[in-house]
Amino acid sequence: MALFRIPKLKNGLYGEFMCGGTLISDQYILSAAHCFDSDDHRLGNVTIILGEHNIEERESSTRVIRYATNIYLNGYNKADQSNDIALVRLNRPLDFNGQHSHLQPICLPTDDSIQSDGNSCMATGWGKTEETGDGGRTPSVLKEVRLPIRSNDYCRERYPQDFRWNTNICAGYDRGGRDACQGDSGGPLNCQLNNGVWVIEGITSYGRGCARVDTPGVYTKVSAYLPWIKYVTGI
Ligand code: 4AZ
Repeated sequence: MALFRIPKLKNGLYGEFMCGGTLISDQYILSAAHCFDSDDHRLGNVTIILGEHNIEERESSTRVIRYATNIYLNGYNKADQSNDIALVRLNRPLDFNGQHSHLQPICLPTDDSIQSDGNSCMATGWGKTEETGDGGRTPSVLKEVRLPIRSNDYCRERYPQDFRWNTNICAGYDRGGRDACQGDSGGPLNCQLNNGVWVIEGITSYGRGCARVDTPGVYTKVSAYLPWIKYVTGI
């Protein structure tokens, strides 16, 4: 996973925590468009951290990318949160044979790997571990949570205004208790295929609160954007 921070404002070694992202090649990070929506969060202001685990400690695996980057959006609509997808291009490719050999990109889904109702996937991030209260702060160590993908009908019922059948998926339990939360945005919802390969099926986008009963989290459906990703990245 990648991690975006705003340097020199407050908190943490490398600045204020902002959003997650996922490496999909030696030069591109997949994240959410809403992460780059405000003036503070323009890419020029953002530090990219790769190979991170504990955000409170200096670790030998951590690589801080400060050189300039480009960002690509694809019709993000703030009003209904649709097309919440961003590609961040590193100016220089990472060296997977050298100083970045401990990093690895995730596979993209193929058109026919689309996850259906009931499949269980993993959301990861440094987001809050509770909506409010003591857990309502950012954990120091990367967390993961297993979540079932829900049917489009269920998702649409829960988010009748915003959920888009073709370009969103939603995941979560009827009983709540497990979810992505604030700060997990931009990070992945990864699913394991029958052949064992993990693919990034979703990008954490939004939700009503966190881990509430009958209130799934909403993710951007990566497979819907494969032609755009190919066009931008050439992969
Ligand atoms: C957020 O604010 C956020 N429960 C992300 C995911 C969810 C809620 C909030 C899903 O970044």
